[in-house]
Amino acid sequence: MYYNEEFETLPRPALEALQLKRLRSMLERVYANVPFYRDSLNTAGITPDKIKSLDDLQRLPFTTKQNMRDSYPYGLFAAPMEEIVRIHASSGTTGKPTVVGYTHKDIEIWSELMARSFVSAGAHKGDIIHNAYGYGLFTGGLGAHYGAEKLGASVIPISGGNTKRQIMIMQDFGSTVLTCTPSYSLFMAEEAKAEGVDFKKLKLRVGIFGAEPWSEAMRCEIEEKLGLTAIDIYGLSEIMGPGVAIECIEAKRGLHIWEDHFIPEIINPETGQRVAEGERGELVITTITKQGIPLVRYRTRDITSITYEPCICGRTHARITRMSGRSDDMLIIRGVNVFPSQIESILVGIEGVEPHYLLVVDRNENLDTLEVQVEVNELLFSDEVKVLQRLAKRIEKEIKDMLGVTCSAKLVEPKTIQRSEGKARRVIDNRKL
Ligand code: DLL
Repeated sequence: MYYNEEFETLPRPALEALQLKRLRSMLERVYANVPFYRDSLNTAGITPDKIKSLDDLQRLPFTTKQNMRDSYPYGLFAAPMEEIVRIHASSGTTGKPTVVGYTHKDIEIWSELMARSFVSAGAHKGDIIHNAYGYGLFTGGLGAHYGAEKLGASVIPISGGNTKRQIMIMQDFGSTVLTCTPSYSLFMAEEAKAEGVDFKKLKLRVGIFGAEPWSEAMRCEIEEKLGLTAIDIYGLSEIMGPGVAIECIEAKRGLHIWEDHFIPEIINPETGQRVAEGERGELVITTITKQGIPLVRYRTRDITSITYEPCICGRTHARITRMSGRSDDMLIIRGVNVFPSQIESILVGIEGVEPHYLLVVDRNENLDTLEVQVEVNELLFSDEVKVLQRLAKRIEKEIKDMLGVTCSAKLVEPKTIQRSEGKARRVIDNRKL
């Protein structure tokens, strides 16, 4: 099932021809309208007319989050303010947010790409979409909302928070699709259980989860606890919002990135050079149809790999693998690179352990230390101390064996690690203080 069969299944030569055409016209537009790009292209000694092939994209300079911050709030906009109909922003960890603007056409395209994403996840007209992504400056709520309406589904704009009420509404309104962060979905399941509601008896068929890294093991856990098919959706506000890439329900192997609107590249974050197909690296995206704030070779900091192999669903758009995290979230602990999602995979695979965890990194006499705080289930928590000690040892050993890092596992009482209604906080790195 497709939303826009023609474009979703465009043969690659036609898709690439379209990309080149759109790339060139986008470059002409930013060169004419955005001083930052005119300067950076001039410095690189390249003008839009010199771009003759998709390979030439590599000759263009990257754009970074810092560039966006430096031109706060509207400096990178390529359309006049009279044409901007919506403004979003991402919160970021420090200082000012990153601001993005959309023209009518941008909103139309975003809605279509979200509608495509819904269909790719197995949703359709007639579905009741319970949209628990936050509404506001965050792109999750409104992005999914407009896509759901475009699709012709019924959308419940519940936003995040007030979990008990969410559960009542899902039950009473007969929601069939759930959209929220993966961590919030688990929180909902937990609350439902406490309320005596069996999540599996709800009408939910599909969950479309994203906005934060999660692991394959977490997917199994969610599918098990919520009784639905869990689909991974990716996006970032700088590029558009949710719906830049999504898994297809047919394969659930990699996220199709909508290549008629975005050109993806995977680079080595150190050298900036492209890596081979299938190799991990940082995702760089060039938007080729955006009007409000087009971005040339934007460094997402997200780590993934790409494949152009055909997919059983028939879509011809390349697939990126599940994000292992952001390069700036990668922890280097005594020289070993560790992504929180790797630890998550290990924890979720251990019986008695709940998928709620926090990694606390510190530096003690020049040595990095990692404490893995993880909740155990009620049953186990009331067990003998010896049993708990054995479990802690097992977690420490598995993490050491699989990732090569020494840690101490701290088992904590059920429901003590802070829950999130949006993006979960998984790491506290005290070394930076
Ligand atoms: O999180 C947009 C979004 C909303 C995506 C709803 C999916 C669903 P930002 O707040 O700008 O936008 O954060 C973007 O979140 O660079 C990734 O690091 C991370 N991220 C988003 N989706 C995924 C995912 C929205 N599926 C940042 N897996 C991105 C891993 C993700 N990380």
